[in-house]
Amino acid sequence: MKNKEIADIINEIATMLSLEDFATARFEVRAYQKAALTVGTLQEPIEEVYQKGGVEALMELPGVGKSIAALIEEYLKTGKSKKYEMLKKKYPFDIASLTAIQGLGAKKALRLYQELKIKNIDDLKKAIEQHKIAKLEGFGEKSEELIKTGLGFMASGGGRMRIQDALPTADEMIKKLNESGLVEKAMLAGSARRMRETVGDLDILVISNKPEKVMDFFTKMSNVEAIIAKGPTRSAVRLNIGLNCDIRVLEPESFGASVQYFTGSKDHNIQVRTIAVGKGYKLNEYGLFNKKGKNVGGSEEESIYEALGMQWMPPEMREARGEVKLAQEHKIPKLVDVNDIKGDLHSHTKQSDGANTLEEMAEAAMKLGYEYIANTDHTPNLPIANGKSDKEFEQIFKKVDKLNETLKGKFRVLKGAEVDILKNGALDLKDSTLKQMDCAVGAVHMNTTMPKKEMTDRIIKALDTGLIHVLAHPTGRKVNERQAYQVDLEKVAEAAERNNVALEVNATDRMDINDTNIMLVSKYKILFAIDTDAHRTQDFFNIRYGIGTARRGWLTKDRVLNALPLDKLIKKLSR
Ligand code: DGT
Ligand code: CA
Ligand code: CA
Repeated sequence: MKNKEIADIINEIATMLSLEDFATARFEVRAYQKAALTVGTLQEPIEEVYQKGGVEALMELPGVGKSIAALIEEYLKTGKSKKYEMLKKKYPFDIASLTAIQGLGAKKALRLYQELKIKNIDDLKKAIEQHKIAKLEGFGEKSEELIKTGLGFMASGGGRMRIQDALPTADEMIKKLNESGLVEKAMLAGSARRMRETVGDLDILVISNKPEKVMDFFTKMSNVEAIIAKGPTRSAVRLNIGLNCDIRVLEPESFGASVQYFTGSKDHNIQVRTIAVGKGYKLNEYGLFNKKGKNVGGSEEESIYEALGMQWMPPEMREARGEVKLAQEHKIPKLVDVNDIKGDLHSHTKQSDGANTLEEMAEAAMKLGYEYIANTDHTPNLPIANGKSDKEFEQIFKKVDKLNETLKGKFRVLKGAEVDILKNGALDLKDSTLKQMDCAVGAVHMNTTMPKKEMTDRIIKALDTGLIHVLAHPTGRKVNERQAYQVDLEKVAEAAERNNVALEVNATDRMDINDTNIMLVSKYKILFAIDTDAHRTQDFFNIRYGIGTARRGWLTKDRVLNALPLDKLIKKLSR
């Protein structure tokens, strides 16, 4: 699948275009950014879209116009893009990696290149060590410090990839293996099965009586960039998305123990093994052995837990956070599932910075079997996201009413906005506008570097208006990219409880709030909204990542606002 590779190139073009000063550059930047998001989040391989329908099919993708479709075609055919190479000549530094650092934008990266010859992260580190950036005009101590923090944060990612960037490829590989005719079963284990927000590598497990053929097939897959190791039953490769992948062919008799072992986490395994030892067993990746050395594990993971007097639990729970004890007490909760979700309460359209119309978004949600979506376009504080004014929202509401009429109760678009929580905690739409909304989603976007108490007070003040239904991405973090702002989330949860505000589990690369924060605030009587923050129809599919995170935070269906059917939701939201 070339989706990520092509999305990265289009994105890099956008970043380089942002340095150009011809009149239409700004619009081009937006167009390329939009297209990159579309390609990067596409469900099917872009090469298949092209093979099936040519340039026309590419142009049907939201945000992909004629010239970008031509660029994709050129890249698929030649492995190159003339436009990209032309820009690269002009900006011959690693702009993608440099601008991925929090606190370092394209313009600053360009100046660092021009004045200090900084071409990549290594050069940047050296310049910081030598304190050269602080001395540059327009940078200063504070700027250098910010870049340094950003670099440190990136390094702490330690080469882990966001699950959103890894899982589509993993799915594709599992599918190909299962369709190869060579395997009885192929499945994903490791952190990806546990839906961790980042993965260090992928782990694939296979049952097959033709292991060597499986190794040949696997190492020749189109996703494979290089072979790291190849053996008769085990191999490791480097994938073209920049991630390693392990594969193991296992015996059917011990598949249960192997799946349990390789799903992890390691800390969970250590706890389970201790229980096994206490009961006179030996447990490892090859099986569950009794005192006579007989493997009693079987081919199912369930039988391993059962033999140890434990209840099976979803992989997302296996992080040694108390789930082992719950399993021994047979008290594993029934976690919320993708099928429980009845709608999405945070979505955008072309009206602000989305790529699809309101009608298209509604139709896509209907196709997923949803009963509703909230239309939550941006507000004036975000001109870069084309935020709408009070007056424009009045028009949008009329449009929503009209659309709902044509839908005749089969589906409902809820009136809303992603309303900015300003620096002083005020909301940037009039109360009279907000009061017309079924679902107002409050969010902090700007001025995020304030001290903890100020930020906490700011958000609480917004919640205390009683005009917000959902607090979007409550900590402002982005996985591998941006740290959370300073905020006392428990105090925010307390205010959310008092005001009947749901906290969002944002399923984009924000993954905000994350699993541990869900656990932290679960003790408050609040609901959670698992939302995709969709900016294009295909984004609704990202719900799986939000669900994964919610399950990692042990959420059950009754804690999820958008697991409510429409009538109950309306009641809950009404003030
Ligand atoms: P990752 O790849 O860093 O995102 O995390 P995992 O959990 O996928 O870890 P990985 O790929 O190193 O190993 C897969 C699983 O194998 C891991 O979750 C648990 C199991 N495992 C690996 N090493 C050990 C070990 O030393 N002891 C035990 N008990 N289990 C291990
Ligand atoms: Ca792994
Ligand atoms: Ca591994």
